[in-house]
Amino acid sequence: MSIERIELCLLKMSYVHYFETSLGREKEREFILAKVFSEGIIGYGEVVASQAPLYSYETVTTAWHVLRDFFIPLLFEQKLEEPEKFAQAASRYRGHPMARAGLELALWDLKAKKMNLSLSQLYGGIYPKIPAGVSVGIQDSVSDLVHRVEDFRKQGYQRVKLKIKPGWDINICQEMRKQFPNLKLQVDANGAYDRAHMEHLLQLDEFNLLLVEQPFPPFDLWDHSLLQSKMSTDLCLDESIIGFLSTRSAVEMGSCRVINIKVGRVGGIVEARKIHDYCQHQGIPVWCGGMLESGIGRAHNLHLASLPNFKLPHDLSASRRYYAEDIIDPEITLDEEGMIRVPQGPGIGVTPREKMIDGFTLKREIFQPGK
Ligand code: OSB
Ligand code: MG
Repeated sequence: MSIERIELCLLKMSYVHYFETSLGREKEREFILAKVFSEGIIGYGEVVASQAPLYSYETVTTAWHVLRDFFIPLLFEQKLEEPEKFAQAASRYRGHPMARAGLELALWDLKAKKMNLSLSQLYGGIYPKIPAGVSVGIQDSVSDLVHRVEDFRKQGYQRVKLKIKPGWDINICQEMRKQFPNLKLQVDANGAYDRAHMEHLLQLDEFNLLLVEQPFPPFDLWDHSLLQSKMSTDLCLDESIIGFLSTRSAVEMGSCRVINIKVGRVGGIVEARKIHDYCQHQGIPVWCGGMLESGIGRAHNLHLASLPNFKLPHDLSASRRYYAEDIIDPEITLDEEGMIRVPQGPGIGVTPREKMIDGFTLKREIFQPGK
């Protein structure tokens, strides 16, 4: 009973439409798939680091390096197969949460498949389906944005998140409210502001937003707490929340009233559940963020989002929102109510399409114990 082989694949997939945030515009995505093999079963995980260190310092290259040189050797040397034991052992290394999360997710998938349970069942999830939200990037014009939002509404999305930055914020909220007065709406700045913008940001209180996500840079919990004390709209932190300790600091400082959980950003399911449970106890709702994942990462997110304190619509959309064809079967779709079913089969509950994965693969490396 141990892992016989680990495979890393670097994939590149194009988006159906560019995705622009305050950090820049991207047309395609590179990411790593981690596969763990044991007793004829394969567990799959996705490493959400991308080409450039924009959203976080990790990249596909740093993630490959720490997986190859640290996390994979650790797993083989200590014969780790239990995801919790891997998480515990891997905590001796600092940082690199996306790399460690990708491997931990593959171990969770393997474990659930061996137990013939879905990940949601294994985690203690309670929701059979979850509310889908869509994240809409910065567009070339306000009218392009209005058309895109209209289109997503027709597809059934329950809420819309708009990417904002200085100069693309108050104006687009005004236009949105003119066009869609009752839309569930929130905004995300990816840290594009600083404390000189406090008064400017307070204008966002006019638009009945569900929340304002990460106005200030990741390490600036203090300015978030100052803004939250003046702002009636709930602040939500994304980049600032890198694990349980930053969650507790943010909550105790009053830096936000809502938390976005991304399994890659916090370094795995063990840490994500610790944050989830703490927030539940503190009365802080959480929701599941996204990293434009392929179907494999997206399926993992659905299982996580089935836990009880995931209380707001998620950045979880259909496969087609980002990709012409997804690498899983069946693809992820919305129902008539704008909900997504949590897959029910063992593990991630969807089948990776290996031939298609091969087609998107730029590079592959195989690891075995003692080699
Ligand atoms: O800040 O939530 C973010 C995508 C990449 C990096 C950061 C973020 C995002 C998104 C898209 O907003 C979420 C998704 O639909 O996957
Ligand atoms: Mg965000």
